[in-house]
Amino acid sequence: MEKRLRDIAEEARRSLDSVSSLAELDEIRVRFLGKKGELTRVLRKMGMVPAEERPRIGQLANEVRDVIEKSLAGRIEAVKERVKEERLRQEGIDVTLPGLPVTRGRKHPITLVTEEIAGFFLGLGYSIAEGPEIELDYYNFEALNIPKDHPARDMQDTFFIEPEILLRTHTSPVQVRAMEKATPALPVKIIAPGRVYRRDDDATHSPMFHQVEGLVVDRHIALSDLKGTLDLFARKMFGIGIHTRFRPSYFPFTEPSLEVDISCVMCGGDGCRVCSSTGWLEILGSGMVHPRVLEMSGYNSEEVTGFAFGLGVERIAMLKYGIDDMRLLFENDLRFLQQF
Ligand code: 2U9
Repeated sequence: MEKRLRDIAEEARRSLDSVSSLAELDEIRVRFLGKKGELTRVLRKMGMVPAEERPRIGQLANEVRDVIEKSLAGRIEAVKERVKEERLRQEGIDVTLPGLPVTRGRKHPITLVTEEIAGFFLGLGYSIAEGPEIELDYYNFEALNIPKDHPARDMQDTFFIEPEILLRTHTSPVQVRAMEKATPALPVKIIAPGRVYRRDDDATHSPMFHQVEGLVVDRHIALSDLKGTLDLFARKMFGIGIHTRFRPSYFPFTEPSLEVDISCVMCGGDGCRVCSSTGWLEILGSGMVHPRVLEMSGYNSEEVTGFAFGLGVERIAMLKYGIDDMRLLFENDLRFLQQF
């Protein structure tokens, strides 16, 4: 019996040496330690061992079982470790490999035009001002001389969030906030680029679009400053050869108000489909800041004057690049965007 136990230990050792998978190890466990395994079968015959021998044989059997269990555990660990290493080797990322080529992106035409406009005004000494897209009724309307019953506030035009909170319909509230902050310091010379929201949606109107507005407030600002600035701007954006035309208009926040046209970029003024045979294209709204607007933001309208202007970036981009449907600017079709 003793010999059989030693043989089992030896057999188990040899079997364990040659296995390489967890399945094989389990087979060995069953073969030697299982209910019908080699060791169990020997132990069942303990009754045949003379009583005085039993403690020694019993101890030997325990030792053999311990040795097999320990070797098994050791091998299981070793095999698991090897499997893990193999998987890591296969899944491993070679950080020295060159990356996959990615085609260089480009700026959206709205970004290009906004940056070109901003670049022009930065060159004239303006600063860029920003403000919230979710605005108070006061800054979007009240402080711009648009009273409570003005049709511009109508639900048809404005996205209201609460009775006094809305999505800004223009970037003018940014300039109001800037004046409030600056007063009584002078000059205020800023542009306010950004997203604005109106309840409009067709080929030439989008519920979200981009504006750049400008504001200059100082002593002795005259209509001639407005005209000189915007004429230079138009020729910078559309070419030195274009002409400008200033037409009287009406905005609640400017008095007098002027609309600015350029000679048609398509036909040069002869008349075509783009300019509806007029020879002119409207690009800007502008005017001298209404004295009431200056007063509400803390300036003395007897001492200071100002001019302001506003433009729709989508409209400028469409004219500049000959885009005939504004929706192209919002669809993110790469075939369109890659042309810029
Ligand atoms: C303050 C005072 C006056 C900004 C102005 C316009 C005229 C204008 C339109 C152009 C096309 C809006 O995007 S559009 O639909 N804008 O015609 N905007 S004067 O006047 C201001 C702004 C701020 C404190």
